[in-house]
Amino acid sequence: MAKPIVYGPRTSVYTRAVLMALLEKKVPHDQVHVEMDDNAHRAPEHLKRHPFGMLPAFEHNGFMIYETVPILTYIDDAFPGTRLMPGDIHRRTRAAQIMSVINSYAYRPLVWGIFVPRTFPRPDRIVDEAAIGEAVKTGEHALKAIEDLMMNPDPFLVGRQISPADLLLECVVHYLDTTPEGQAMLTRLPKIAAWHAAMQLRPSVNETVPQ
Ligand SMILES: N[C@@H](CCC(=O)N[C@@H](CS)C(=O)NCC(=O)O)C(=O)O
Repeated sequence: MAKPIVYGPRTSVYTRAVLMALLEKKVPHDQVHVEMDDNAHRAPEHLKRHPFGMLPAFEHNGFMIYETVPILTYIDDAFPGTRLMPGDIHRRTRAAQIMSVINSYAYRPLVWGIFVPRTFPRPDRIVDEAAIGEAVKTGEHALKAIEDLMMNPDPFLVGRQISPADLLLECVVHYLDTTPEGQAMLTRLPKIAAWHAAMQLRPSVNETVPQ
C-alpha cells in the first residue's frame, strides 16, 4: 500500500491535526510543503487538490480528499492501529460535536482574531484592539462551550482515549497560548488548561510543533 501524502505545512492548524493523527496511528507518510506565505495554496497545482485553495489536502493510493474532518475519519478507518474515534456512541458524538464547534465558532476568533494580529502585526496598520477584544469574547464563548462538552474521565476531551477532536483543538490552543489574551483566557478555563497541559506531553504534539 502506498504511503499517504499530506499537502500543507505544519504551521497550518488543520494540516498539523492531520499529521498528528498519522503519528498517533503510526502511519508512515509523506508531506509535501505547500507554502501559505507565498500563496502556493492558491496556485493552479494546489487548486486541483483543493478547489477552495485551503490546506491541507490528502492523497492515498490516488484517492484525494480535502476538508480535515473527513481526512481524519479516513485515516482512522483506512489504517490499522489505535482507533481515534471512540466506540461509545455518546463519546463519539461529543468528539464530532466538538470538532464542529471548533470549525464553526472557535478557529476563526482564536487563530485569526487573536493569534494572527498579535503575532504578525502589519507594519502599515495600527493593531485593532477593539477587534481583538471582540475575538476574545467570541473565542472564549466557544472554548467554554467545548469545556462544557468535555466528558469524564480525564485527561482527554471525551475520556481516557485521545480522539480527533483533541488533535484539532490542540492545534488551535497551541497558538492561542502564545498570546497574552490566550494565556489569560486559559486561567478562566481550568479544564481546558489542564487538558492542554496533558496534550503537551503527547509525542504527536511535540513532534509537530510549528517551526
Ligand atoms: N474547512 C477547512 C479549513 C482549512 C483551513 O482553514 N486551512 C487554513 C490553514 S490552517 C488555510 O488553508 N488558510 C489559507 C487561507 O485562508 O487562505 C478544513 O477543514 O480543512
